[in-house]
Amino acid sequence: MIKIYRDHDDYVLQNLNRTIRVQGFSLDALFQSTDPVAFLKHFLDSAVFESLQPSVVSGENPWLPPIENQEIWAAGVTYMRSRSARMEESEQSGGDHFYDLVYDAQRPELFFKSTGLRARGHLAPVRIRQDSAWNVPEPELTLAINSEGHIFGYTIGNDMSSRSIEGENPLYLPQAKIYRGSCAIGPCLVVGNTLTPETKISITITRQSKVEFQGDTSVSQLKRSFDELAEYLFRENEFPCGAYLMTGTGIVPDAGFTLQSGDHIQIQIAGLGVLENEVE
Ligand code: DO4
Ligand code: MG
Repeated sequence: MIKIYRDHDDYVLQNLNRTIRVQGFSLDALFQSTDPVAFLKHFLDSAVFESLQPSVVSGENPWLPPIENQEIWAAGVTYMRSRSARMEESEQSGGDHFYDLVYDAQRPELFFKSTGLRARGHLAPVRIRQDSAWNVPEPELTLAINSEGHIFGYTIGNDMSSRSIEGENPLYLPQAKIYRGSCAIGPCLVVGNTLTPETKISITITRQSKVEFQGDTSVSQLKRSFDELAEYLFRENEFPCGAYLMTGTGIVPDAGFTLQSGDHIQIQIAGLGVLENEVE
């Protein structure tokens, strides 16, 4: 298993034995490789590197999102909890039936979320929209998919969302989902790790040092397979530099909860680390 961290000076790679800062590494090249694991091994064999203390990736350092020219897409209503929460929020507008339908439909809901330039990394601020009254983070296991459509790695994603805007009308989804500071991924890209159905996804939201919300789920609660989601994303589409795909949220706070400026969001996925962001 190799973890790839990105910062202003380039890339830091970590495996069981060593933590190194490498020169000449490119995520685009990794995502364009037909065999990313072999690509990484080959790169490491000839890499010019500087050895670092393992503690540099302890979680206290900010990291840029592990992305170059990949697009970030997201799947929706892939967990029962997302289906029921969305049906509740859109009942008044009459939009609830669509969430019910898509949960059971053969074709998944997939939507564009962010480019690399707009994404935020570990310890960077995320935002809530000023014209939105009801806002939540969405902790999502995120797939790294190479340009041929094969999943080769994972990271943690936060699909920040406006529930009031999406609830008003499902056609407002792009405005509820895509705005400045609405997407965070990181802290690193993990390659060569296998996730099991038991893999736990959890979130803690802290407000003024007090835990305001905590929730967890596991990959076993995801209704669709990773391969199915990746196949639909690449069907009739092309991603010359590969793509990230958020797999949907299985954790939605109850209706009384909305994010506030200053809230601290911590998303943990076993084997992938912790992604932390403060709400600006
Ligand atoms: O249907 C709207 C978006 C759903 C979503 O983002 C999720 O289920 O995670
Ligand atoms: Mg989502």
